[in-house]
Amino acid sequence: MKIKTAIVTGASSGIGEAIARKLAAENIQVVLVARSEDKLTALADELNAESGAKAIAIPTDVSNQEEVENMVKKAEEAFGTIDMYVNNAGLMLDAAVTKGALNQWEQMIDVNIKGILYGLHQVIPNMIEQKYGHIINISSVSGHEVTKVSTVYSATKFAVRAISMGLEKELAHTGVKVTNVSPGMVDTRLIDGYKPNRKPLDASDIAEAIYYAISQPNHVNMNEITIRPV
Ligand code: NJP
Repeated sequence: MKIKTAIVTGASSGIGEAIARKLAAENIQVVLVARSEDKLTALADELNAESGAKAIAIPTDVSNQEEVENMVKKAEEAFGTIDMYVNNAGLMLDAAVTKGALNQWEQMIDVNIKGILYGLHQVIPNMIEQKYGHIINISSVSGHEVTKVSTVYSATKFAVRAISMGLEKELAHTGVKVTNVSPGMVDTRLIDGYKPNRKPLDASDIAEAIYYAISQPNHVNMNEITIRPV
């Protein structure tokens, strides 16, 4: 089976935008999800003009369960079944516990953890029923390691990896695959203000790795990908 339709969250910039571009270039229909309607619409227009695949924009705050539910319903109305769900929307804010930025911790927990669970809750039942689908969860190398400034962000990304690990076991024998992706530094607005000690990856590097994972034969489930710059 081949992926025909994908929902990509956080598609208005950075890694999500690169994933949407790659999938559309490979003739996969894409549902573009984020809060910035203008950016999503401009990207959908561009992809519809340039690629053979159809793209639609559905502005959504992934930390709002009702909005996620409505978004998936609209996506299914537009494209029928959803084969792939890319949980990419995420925030990296002030994360040291000693800095006490409670509001920013709440936002990271709501978007990076709850946002992922709301999407999974919405698409997995249909994927199980159709015996086919691919979940991509974007964690981080911060989901493997913790620094003194990454505590809360890392906690959310460890949680993403835990969700991927549990889900892979829950979905064994269903035909639905799960891939957890842990990027190192990638050149997006997320790292504005950081001084990388290596040249960051391009967002397209992550998109290529994801396309490799979804291009494997049906019996192969590529569960974990970690990508760092050289
Ligand atoms: O960042 P950025 P990246 N509801 O800021 C969206 C992980 N990662 O591409 O809503 C819906 O360009 C936001 O859209 P908008 C990282 O943790 C990165 O680098 O319009 N969408 C935008 O499209 C994250 O999980 C690096 O503002 C919401 C997107 O999320 C993923 O990669 C390293 C939203 C963020 O795009 C993509 O981040 C690493 C909401 N409530 C992991 N809130 C790295 N760049 O170095 C935000 O290890 N968005």
